[in-house]
Amino acid sequence: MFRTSTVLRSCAVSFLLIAASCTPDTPPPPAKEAHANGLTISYRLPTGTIPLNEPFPVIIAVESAAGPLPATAAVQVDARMPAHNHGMPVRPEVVPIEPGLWRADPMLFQMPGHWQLIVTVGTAPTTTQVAFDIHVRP
Ligand SMILES: [Cu+2]
Repeated sequence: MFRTSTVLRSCAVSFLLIAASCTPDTPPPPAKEAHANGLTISYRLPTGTIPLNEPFPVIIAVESAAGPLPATAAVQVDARMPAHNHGMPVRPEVVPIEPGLWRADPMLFQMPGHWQLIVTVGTAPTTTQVAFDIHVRP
């Protein structure tokens, strides 16, 4: 009896350890962050990476010292290749998800190289723009 219950208990413990170490399967990459005009603006890639020449979404987070920015703030998302003087062939729709969070979709980087993800946040009377450098591999 003692032996059986010990075995059962150790199985339960190892199952819990496996479950804990497997969740989440693929941890999301750390957000990239910029600070300007008292705002903290960051982006995250829900898919983990940027696929070349395929649409992908990006999540934008905006906070001030008072907390997450309300969904009424005007957030625009664009991307450019500064060396080539062109942008994306698509115009992403930017939709508020919850206070402080927006989803821009679709993004599309049609060629490898140096891109800038440009986030513009309008909080009247100020407009804040930050650019994140992104290098897309061939
Ligand atoms: Cu280009």
